[in-house]
Amino acid sequence: MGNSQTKEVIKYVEAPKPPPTPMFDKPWRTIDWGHNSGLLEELKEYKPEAEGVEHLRVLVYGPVGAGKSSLINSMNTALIGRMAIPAGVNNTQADEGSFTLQYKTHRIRKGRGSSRSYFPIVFNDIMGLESDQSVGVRTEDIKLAMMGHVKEGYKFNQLSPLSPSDKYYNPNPRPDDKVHVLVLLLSTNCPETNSPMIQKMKEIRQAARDLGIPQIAVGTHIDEICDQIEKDVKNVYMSKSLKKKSTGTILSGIRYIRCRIGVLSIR
Ligand SMILES: Nc1nc2c(ncn2[C@@H]2O[C@H](COP(=O)(O)OP(=O)(O)OP(=O)(O)O)[C@@H](O)[C@H]2O)c(=O)[nH]1
Ligand SMILES: [Mg+2]
Repeated sequence: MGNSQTKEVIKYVEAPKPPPTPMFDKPWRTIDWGHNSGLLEELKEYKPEAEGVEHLRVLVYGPVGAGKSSLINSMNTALIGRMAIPAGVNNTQADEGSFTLQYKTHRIRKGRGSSRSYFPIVFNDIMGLESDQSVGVRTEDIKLAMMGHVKEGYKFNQLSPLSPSDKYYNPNPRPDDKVHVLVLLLSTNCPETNSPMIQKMKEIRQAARDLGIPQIAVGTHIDEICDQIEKDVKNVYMSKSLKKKSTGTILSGIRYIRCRIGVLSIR
């Protein structure tokens, strides 16, 4: 009798389950992490083919705080160049709308020393998008920027778009003034799901499509949603939480980067 009771107790004691691992055994998207130096050399030597185009102009847009200015600064580190004036990054916790207020082109100087040659790719930083109609950069202004009508230094007016009578309106854009690649940045930590914001992004994407501008969407702040990515960004496509966060949302299918404090991890 005593013996059979002991047996029963042993039968029902289960070993505690190990905690679920934060990572998959295999990446859910394959990525080649090598050949960076080859890419860098290719980029240094790259020459746009179109007539009158000295450099490719990349316009980075997205919601406030997504990391647009940080990405532009981090490209500097990634390309091992030098940027005359870094893009201003919002390093406060304050939620006071977009930190970037002006239209600004960032060029990256090749190498160090007295060389005045620049990478054949420039980045344009702009004010962030907000869901409210009367706040943040206006979609009309992003369209004007894509067409090359916005002059350097224009301070965005949240209440009205740049008018052709404004001194910052460029009536005759050269091929170099136009945007050649449009990059949408979204924070993985707080993807925008509200419809006014989605509507704004849709309008911009459609305008870019009609202008024949290629588009890329990139997710930032990935380190904030997964400790393993924080430890090593190469874990990005192994992370269960990132996969869960992006599946079935606006983030699905996009590329991810981590850019923070001047460090860019990108492929
Ligand atoms: N953890 C983390 N922080 C990031 C990342 N990218 C940007 N940040 C931080 O997010 C904050 C906002 O970054 P900004 O580059 O100013 O963002 P922005 O899109 O230019 O914002 P606005 O100009 O205000 O529209 C800064 O504190 C950055 O350091 C990232 O990939 N990971
Ligand atoms: Mg900014």
